[in-house]
Amino acid sequence: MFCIQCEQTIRTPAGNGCSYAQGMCGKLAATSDLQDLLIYMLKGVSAWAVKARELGLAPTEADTFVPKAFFATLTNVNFDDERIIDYARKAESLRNELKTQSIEAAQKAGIRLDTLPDSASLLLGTSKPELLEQAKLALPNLGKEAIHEDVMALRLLCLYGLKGAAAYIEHARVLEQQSADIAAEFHRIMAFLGTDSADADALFTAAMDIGQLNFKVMAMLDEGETAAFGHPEPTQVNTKPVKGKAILVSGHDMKDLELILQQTQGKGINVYTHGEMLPALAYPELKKYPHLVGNYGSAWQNQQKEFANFPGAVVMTSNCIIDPNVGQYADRIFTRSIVGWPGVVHLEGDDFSAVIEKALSLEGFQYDEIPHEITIGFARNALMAAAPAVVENVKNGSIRHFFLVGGCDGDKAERSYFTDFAKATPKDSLILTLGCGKYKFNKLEFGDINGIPRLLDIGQCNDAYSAIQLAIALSEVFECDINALPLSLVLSWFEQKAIVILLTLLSLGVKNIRTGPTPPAFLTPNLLKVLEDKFGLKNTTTVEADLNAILNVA
Ligand code: FSO
Ligand code: SF4
Repeated sequence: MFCIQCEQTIRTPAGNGCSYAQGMCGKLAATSDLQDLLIYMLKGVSAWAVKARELGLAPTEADTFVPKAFFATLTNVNFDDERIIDYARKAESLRNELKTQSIEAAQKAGIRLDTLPDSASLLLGTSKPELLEQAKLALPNLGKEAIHEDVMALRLLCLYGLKGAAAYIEHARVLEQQSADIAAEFHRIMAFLGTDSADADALFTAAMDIGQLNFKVMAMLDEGETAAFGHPEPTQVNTKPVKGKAILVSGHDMKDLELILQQTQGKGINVYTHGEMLPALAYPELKKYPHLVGNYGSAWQNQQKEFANFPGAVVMTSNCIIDPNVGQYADRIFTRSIVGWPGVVHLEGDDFSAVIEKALSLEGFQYDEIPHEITIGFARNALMAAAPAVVENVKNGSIRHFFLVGGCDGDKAERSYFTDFAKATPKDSLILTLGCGKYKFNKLEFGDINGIPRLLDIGQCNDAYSAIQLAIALSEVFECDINALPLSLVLSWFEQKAIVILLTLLSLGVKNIRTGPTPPAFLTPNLLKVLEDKFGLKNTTTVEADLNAILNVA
């Protein structure tokens, strides 16, 4: 196996990356290899989807399937070999269909098709050992000895960035948002990656194209979420348990949460959000359900303890899942969509009765805990509503600086940087936050500035879109470039959604972003230097040094 896609990857002086029997996330070598083979096959589907489009065909099934199956290979998403193999076989049959249709269409039109990479024609073996043998072709660092390390780093940056965009494409699709233009651009880049290009400039351009693509995807997802559930509004959320039977919904997929809320009405079950589902509590069409009682627990990395202590059923709608056997709750956790863990019940379709039955069979919370409320719901609309007051306070000197502190959470001790950073921000500054990284400080008290809460929770990681909209609006009011605003981004990263959000920000020209706790291990010192020179991208150092640097510069 070779996997280096997330922040917790194994780093050794001899070489970085998870490359032995198992990754740090628990992914076994066979699973990792099968995921590589799946990605290889998906590149082949995309190559034919590009051809099909050129020939006037509409590869709509590939438009849906490729991003969805690609999502299954993100960190902490799917550990189930059989499901990965099913995706690979589906990719093969879809690719073969597209190939046949494209060849026919080309013959009719008298067009000669150029040769496509091997992934466009590989026939999968019938047994798992055969597939594992074929997976050797698909290792992401295949032939690394002969490839310049910066080229390899750029390939991985593109691969992991596009993976993040694929996840958001699938999140948008669930909310009935799809775009043929976005799909075409996605396949174009995926097919390009399938060519194993060694052209550093072309790869760098592709990385920026992925960022631009993802900006459109986040806009589409924002449209899907607000059309389905209304605009988030500032909302007080209880973070303590309430007496009664219980279901906990984690991950990002709010459509699943809505289905669960509908199907649990009148059943005496309380529904809680966990991790990245917290922002759902601010959407009018979700918060209207009285049995959506609050948020339980914190970010994904604490789930083994939090799910173990939760006396009800748990639904994992998307990333990030970790081994449920450790906390002995594998018999009461359910996976959805692209998520998978061997032996855990996977639910397809809209029927959650298995979850409801499980919740009813469990004891639930025996008593109410004293409520602790936090405020959420400052996405695009609420931020824009607050913008005039914010502008006024900037003009009269009450607000000196804006910080966007957020991203992914994780369990490394160094991540306390983000708690300390938020705590150390000056009292005349606002802190915008998003992603599960917010749990590092979202239960702390930050007070307000003339009635404006100092801590503004924008939402999920993809709601970076709202933060960008606010920055654009402020730059228009103050008639300056985004980079001239008193705004600093301090982002925690963990997995590939964060990589693509970073690429989005860079492709929009946002400069001087700080990321931590460590630089991606797949980037080389040269490439990090290029990113620093071009975009002012820096790694976090110490809270004191970073804050001094930021505030002196501003
Ligand atoms: Fe967190 Fe996991 Fe949203 Fe990520 S739950 S780490 S960036 O998948 O998706 O912030
Ligand atoms: Fe290692 Fe991260 Fe890959 Fe898991 S996802 S194998 S921890 S690099």
